[in-house]
Amino acid sequence: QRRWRTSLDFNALDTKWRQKWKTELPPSASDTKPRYVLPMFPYPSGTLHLGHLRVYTIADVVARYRKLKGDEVVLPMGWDAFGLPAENAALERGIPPGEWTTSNIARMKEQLEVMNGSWDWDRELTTCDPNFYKHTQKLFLMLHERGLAYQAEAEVNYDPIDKTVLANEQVDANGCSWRSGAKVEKRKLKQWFFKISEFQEALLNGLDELEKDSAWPKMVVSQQRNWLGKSTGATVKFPVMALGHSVGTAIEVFTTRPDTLFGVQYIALAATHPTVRQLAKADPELQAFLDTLPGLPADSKVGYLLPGLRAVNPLAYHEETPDATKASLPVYVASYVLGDYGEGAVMGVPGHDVRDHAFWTKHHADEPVRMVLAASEDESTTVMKNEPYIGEGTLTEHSGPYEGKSSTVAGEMIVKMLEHAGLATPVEKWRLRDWLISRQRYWGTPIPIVHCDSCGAVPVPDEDLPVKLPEVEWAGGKAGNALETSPEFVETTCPKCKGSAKRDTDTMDTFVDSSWYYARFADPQNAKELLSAEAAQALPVDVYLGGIEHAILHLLYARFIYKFLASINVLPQYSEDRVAAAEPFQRLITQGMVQGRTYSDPDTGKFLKPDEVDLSDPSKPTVVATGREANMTFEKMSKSKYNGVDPTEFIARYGADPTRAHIIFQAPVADLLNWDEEKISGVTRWLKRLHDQVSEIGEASTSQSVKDVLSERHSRLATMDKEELAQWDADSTVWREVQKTIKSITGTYDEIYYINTVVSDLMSLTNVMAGQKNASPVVRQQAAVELTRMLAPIAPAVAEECWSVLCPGAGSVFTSKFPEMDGSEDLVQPREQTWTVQVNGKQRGVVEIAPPPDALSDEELGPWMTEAILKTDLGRRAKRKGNNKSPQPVDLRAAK
Ligand code: ANZ
Ligand code: ZN
Repeated sequence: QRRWRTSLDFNALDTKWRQKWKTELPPSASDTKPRYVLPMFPYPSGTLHLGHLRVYTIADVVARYRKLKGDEVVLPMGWDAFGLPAENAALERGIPPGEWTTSNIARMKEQLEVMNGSWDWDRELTTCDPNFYKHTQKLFLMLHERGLAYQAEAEVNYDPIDKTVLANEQVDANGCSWRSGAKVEKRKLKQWFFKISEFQEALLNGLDELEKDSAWPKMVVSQQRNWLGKSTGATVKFPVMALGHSVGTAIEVFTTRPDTLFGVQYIALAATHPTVRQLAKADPELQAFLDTLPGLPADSKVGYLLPGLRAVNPLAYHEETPDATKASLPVYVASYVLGDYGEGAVMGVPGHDVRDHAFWTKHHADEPVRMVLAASEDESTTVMKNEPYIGEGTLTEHSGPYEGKSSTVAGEMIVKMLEHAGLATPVEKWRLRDWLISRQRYWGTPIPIVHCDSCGAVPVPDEDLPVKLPEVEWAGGKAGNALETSPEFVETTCPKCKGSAKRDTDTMDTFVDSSWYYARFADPQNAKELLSAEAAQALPVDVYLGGIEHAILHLLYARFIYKFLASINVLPQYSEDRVAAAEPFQRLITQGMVQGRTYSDPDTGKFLKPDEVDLSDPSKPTVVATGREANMTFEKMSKSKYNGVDPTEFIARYGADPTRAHIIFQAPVADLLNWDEEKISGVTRWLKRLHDQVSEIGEASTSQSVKDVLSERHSRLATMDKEELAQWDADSTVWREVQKTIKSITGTYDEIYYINTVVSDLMSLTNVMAGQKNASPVVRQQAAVELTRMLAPIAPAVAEECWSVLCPGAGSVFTSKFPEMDGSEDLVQPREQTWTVQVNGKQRGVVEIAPPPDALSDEELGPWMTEAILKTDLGRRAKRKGNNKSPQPVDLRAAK
């Protein structure tokens, strides 16, 4: 009966240590830049889900590890609290969005507490708090002052029944309003934009650094690059012949492939193209067609042939151009042509572009597709093809005088020639659009602009910030922008001329809030400025953690605003020439999704509710209604699949530390995590065993260094008796494992993506220690001390409890240091190993030799073993019998 076998109550430990951390852990401090660890802040939807718990656990593990490594650590938490769901909830329940949000935050904050997170609650911020959005408004004005916030017309979704503008999320797949069911219209309204394009070069160049050493995932870097979409090409003029209407003399298109110009077979215009708008006035059929476009899928190949309009290939004027290229071209309105890209017009090349090919073969099924270039010179080019050839290559005879030239050369020559004739201009194009930040919604940061009939758009003066959201009656509330219908908000005086004026009633996209919140965390209480120059030194974020769903927009906007702040010296650590290098997130860690165990009916495919599936035999779940075996899969957790797991309930059942260890252990950070509740028993048992061992060991004496003790004994190895040798072997085995574990775990914690192996390494160490009860007290004690410190980032309460047993009175384990290797590796090499020796295929006996040095390569190992064995008695005998040949006890197979 071992008295130290305790039954560990994890929940009691959590509570005990969380209480102590609050009162007894001084905030870390250092002179250098703090280590800034930041998980993406949550939207306060009401409850934390397991995906949250996963990323917050990883972030907390990283932060606690850095703290143990001696860094000052910043690990803040806040709330991305503006946005549509709160407004929808308000409309549905008649309670103010702020109230809904505040109660959600309270609930989620509790959840964040029980996970044993070491959050800097002092830095907590909420984006819907006027103390925060005052500065979001200031940020807007700083952009406005420099011409980087401007108003322009843009298309919005308009609900004709509710008479309001809708967010994209409020329009369903059929293009109807979520509330009224009305068919949504596109309307042009004046909207606010941020001129992100001003920073496009810097945003592109900054990616080079982020790509190095995989500081950011490769995938994310390339998605950012594609979104910026820098391409070079040309605008080309196609003269038009119009019968019966005046539509100008030419249509301009943007193309990145002037080398395909001989293959143009039609022109396609966007619905918003000026020519189309003009023609639609006199053509009801065209107008009717345009009305069907909103809500069509992006890849739709719907088109409308404009009657009486033909275009001419600019190459038609060249004598040597083949007749086919000289023929006039039909002009379409096509749904796949974007109104706000390039010229809003495309030269259709069915032979060499996928979308053009699909469009052409739909509308001209039995006309040939013209191929004007091929992969290689001698490839035959049949005219009719089922697939376009989209690569670059060599131009064929269908490209007339350019036959035999490469795409690059021909493209340049063609543009140059047309440029001379005034028919083309070379251009650089970016896919990136300026950022439309206006939202016609209530629950967002009000735009701090006043519209005055005589002065125009006037910025609200700093001293009048924040422009606060008005109180609004929500009971029986109607859809739309409650700001517009609030006279107390709208009616105001002009800051310039003091005449009567109206406030802008748009609010900002919530991505504006999240584009700078990480900077505010450095100085969250500053009432005067976004952040002080001094506080800015805490930036950039060292490790940013979050989901891959933010790979594009959020990160791009945050990078833009960071560069902007750097460019106006709000972040003084970046000199003017380093704006491109100013990046807010040094490392980006993207975590994988958490999936839940999901049961479905094999006959109907329907997801089964918990009471519809019989789990009495866990290996064979059955459908209660039919008795048939249910299908079991892992899928993204969602209410409709009845596969969700509540983190708080889970923690209440198993304890925070086992839950954390389970999350970390189950999968590498970036991988999918299939949530399997039963598997937690493994880590729970391990933590108990570990705690049992520590309890058995008791208080550790720290007066001796293990290395000194081992070193002294090592010098006496030759004179030791059997018993002493046995203890030496146990000691060296344990200490060797401790050193090995320190080495591998330190690397893993630094690297982050594979911290799952920290748990398995610590499990191995625990097992080795348990298997070496012979080891001397000092070694066992120090091994337990090091194990406890290595465990602390993952299971902080269990580690504190162990620490209090091992080092009573030494304070928190987090005021100690993460272990470092003590240079004893050579000392604790295994003394001898037993090998079975074969000579010429026959087993000849057993030898004891020290193990080969780790540094030996596989090729070196054989000769080294031969040498070593020859030095043993058995080896010498074998050599003597060996016909006096050179020593040949070859074919040595080791077997322990
Ligand atoms: C003819 C052509 C032939 C094209 C070919 C491509 C391949 P990136 O590279 O993304 O910038 N395009 C131009 N304006 C467009 C618009 N408003 N809406 C939809 N597509 C548009 O794309 C440039 C290419 O996209 C252009 O080059 C044009 O098609 C098309 F074998 O011109 B290309
Ligand atoms: Zn005025």
